[in-house]
Parts: sequence; C-alpha cells; structure tokens
Amino acid sequence: MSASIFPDDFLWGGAIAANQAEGAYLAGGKGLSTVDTIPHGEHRLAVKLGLEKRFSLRDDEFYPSHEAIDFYHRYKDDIALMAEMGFTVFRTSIAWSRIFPRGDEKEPNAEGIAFYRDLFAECKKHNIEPLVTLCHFDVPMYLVQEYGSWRSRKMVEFFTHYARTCFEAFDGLVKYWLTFNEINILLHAPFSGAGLVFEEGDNKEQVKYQAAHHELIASALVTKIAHEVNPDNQVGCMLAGGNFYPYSCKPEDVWAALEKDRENLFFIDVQARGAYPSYSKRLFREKGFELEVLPGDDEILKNTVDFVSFSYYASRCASGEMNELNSNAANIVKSLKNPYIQASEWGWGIDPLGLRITMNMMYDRYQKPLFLVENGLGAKDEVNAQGEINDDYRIDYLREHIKAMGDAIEDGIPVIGYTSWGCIDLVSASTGEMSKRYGFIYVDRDDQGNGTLARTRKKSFWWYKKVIASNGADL
Ligand code: BGP
Repeated sequence: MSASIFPDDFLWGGAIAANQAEGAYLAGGKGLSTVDTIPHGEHRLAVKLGLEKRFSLRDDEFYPSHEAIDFYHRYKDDIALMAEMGFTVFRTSIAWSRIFPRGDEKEPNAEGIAFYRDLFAECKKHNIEPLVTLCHFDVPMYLVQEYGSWRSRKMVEFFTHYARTCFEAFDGLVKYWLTFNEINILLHAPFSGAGLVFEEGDNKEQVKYQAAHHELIASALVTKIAHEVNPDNQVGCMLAGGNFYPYSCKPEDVWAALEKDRENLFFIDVQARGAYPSYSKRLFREKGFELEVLPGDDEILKNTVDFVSFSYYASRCASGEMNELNSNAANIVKSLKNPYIQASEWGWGIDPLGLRITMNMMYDRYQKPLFLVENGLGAKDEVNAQGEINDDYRIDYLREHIKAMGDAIEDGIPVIGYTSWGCIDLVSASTGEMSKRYGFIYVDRDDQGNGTLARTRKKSFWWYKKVIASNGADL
C-alpha cells in the first residue's frame, strides 16, 4: 500500500438530503414543501420543470418521499453505521418547512429545531462533522402559493431569517454550511430547483434569471450572517458539476461547450468571485430581459463563499448543432452522448478523468478550496441467497473517482473532503424511486413502498471503511 496523498485532516464521509431520506413529511409540525408534491410517474417531469401544477396531493398516487427511508425516526442507528465506516463528515440538509412550516413566520417550530439539534449532536458524539445544506430542492409550499417562490424578492427576507435561525440554533454543532444545493439546477428543472411554476405568458428565461438573482443575493447575505454569528463558520456554494467537452475540435463545437459551461458556472462565478461575470451583460441583452436589481445589490454580492462545493456524476458533451433530437439527459442537464466513455444504466456517462478536469478548471477559475459533496453510481442492487449485496460495480466507480480526486490534489488543488452521494440507499431525485441505489448501506424497501426498511451492509461498506482507515491509500 502506497502512502496517502490526501491531507491528514481530509474529511471522508457521505451525503443525503432531508427530503430523500427523512420521510415523516408532516410529522413534528412540518409544513408541506415543494418536493412533497412531486408525483411519481407520468406527470413527474412536467411538474419538476414547473410546467404543470399538482399542488393537491392525490390519494391514488404514491409519493415515495413521504416515508422515504424513515431516517427521521432511525437516524441514531444510521449515524452509528456511518461511524462504523469511519466517517468524519456527514452531509445532510435541513428541511426548511420543519423549521418554518409556512416559511414566513417569525418564530420557528420548536420541534423542528429539536430534531436537528439531536441529529447534529448525534453526529458530534461520533466525531462526525455535519455538513449542512440549508436548501436541498425544497421550498415551503406556502411560499410557492403565496409569493411565487423565488420570483419574489420577499424570499430573500424569509430565507435569511431561516438561515440566521439555523446558525444561532445549531451554533457549536455545525461549522460547514451550503446555501443552495446544485443552484444551477434552477435553470434546468425550475420547480425542483427553486419552486418556480410558470404561468401563461411568462417569459420563462426572465423568470428564471430573476429568481437566480434573488437566490444569489440571499446566498451572499447568508454567507455574511454565518460569519457574523460565528467567525468559524465556513460557507460554500454548490454546483451540479461536470465540464462540457466539445463534441469535436470544430470551432463551433468548442464554442458551444464553452457556452454550456458558462450557463452552469454563471452562479458560481457570482458566488465565488463576488460579481456578475462579464459575459452576463451580453447574455441578458440577447435574451431580451432586464433584471430587477436594487441599489446596494452589487455590494451584497461581494460576500463570497469560503469554499466551492460541487457534485460530480458525469462529464457532459456539447456541439454547435446540439438540439432536442440529438441530446440525451445526463442527469437533468442535457448532454450529447460521449462515444468514448461508458454510461450507467440511466445513461449518465462514467468519466473519472472528467472529474480531474472539472476540478482543475474550477480551481483555476476560483482559487478557493474545493469540496466534492456528491459523487456515486446509481445502480440496481441484488440481494443474493445469503442476504449479501456484492456491489463491485459501485466499488469500481468510486475507486476510479477517488483516484482522480487524488490526482487533482497532486495537481496542487486544496480539497477539504469527499462525501459520496446516498451513502445509505434513499429515494432517487430524478426517478422518485428506491431502486436506483447509491448506498454502502442497503435499505429494504422497493418502488411500491414495500419492505421492512431493515439496513444491511453492502460489500462496498467494508471497502469504504478500509479506504477511510487508510486515508485514501488503500483503494
Ligand atoms: C443530485 C441531487 C441529489 C441526488 C443526486 C443523484 O442532482 O443533488 O439530490 O439525488 O443528484 O440523482 P438521482 O437521485 O436522480 O440518481
């Protein structure tokens, strides 16, 4: 075994999100949130894109997120399993509507605060550092119906109040914070990303970029507040990452890839550099809209993040002739199929070198420490006759990506840590099903909601434990 190239204080762990794991969607005074209303099945995509309203919950449809894996009641046992793997960091999110059920109250819901205090204290008890996302694809439904969600500048007030409440309530327990999960997903799935529902006659692009402006202002203010509450707080932005490759060396393809990268990096350019990027002027002019920007907004945006976090599942590919016909979905961000790489069962390209390329590009651009907070392979696992889950395909995927992250560290990039996505099986964000699994820990539950919810260690559990114990040397 070679010596570790990972720093001694490198954080190893896994990631989940409240709405994909907790279940208990109305327990403890929680209000309804956007994600609770996204149905399983044929309407799913249209709802996520903000094109169809499904505000009333239908009894004849199954919403897996309502029960999920019951992490809400089982977190102590689950955290113990993570501690057994040697986690030093655990990423989860706070469900905004557990703290503020409607979203615009002055006083928080005491039960919601108590739940997360206990959860974070449990992590600390096991010497696990919580890494907490304030908004992971969930907005209180009341704010969507009353205010139009992030269309409205009022959201800045509600979100900053929510964030301050969390910083104060969990001070001393949580140090690492993320403002918005995969903030760029707002452009690709506006309802999932930001609670946006389009009305007739909307200029959709205008609505999205106005909402983006509000989120960017809120994120900058929240970063400032976090530092005021406790100067030790570290706040990161979060990108659904993965560079675009040009489909060929044709200049039009190279330009297309650069533009597609800018579309996503636009958010991080603001959050990490503190101002709208130079290319945005032309972008807005050509799209034919003007943002409502208040005096003082430029000053607010100067509150940049402490680190840049991102998810990486796949690289992407673009050409000058890309259109709906020749593009396929690699996650929700459209991409051409890259003929040089293999893909997962869901068509997401598997490209470890793409991770090293993405990390180098981001560090060159931002010069801030990176944190890889989501990475993993969604796959259908089989439980064999002995009750074992031999997920060698997952181990292979993770090994190659951890190696690539190690290469990026050797390239000179400071990296804070790694949290593999869905460290315990949970509900998939794209499919809304259980059968697309990422975990080291298997959860007995199927797509129809059957199963005992029992937890079983997969083969990858033992492998990851060894990786952590050797600080990434024994892969
Ligand atoms: C990211 C989301 C996660 C997670 C992951 C895997 O986009 O931040 O919430 O779900 O993708 O995606 P999926 O669950 O669709 O396989």
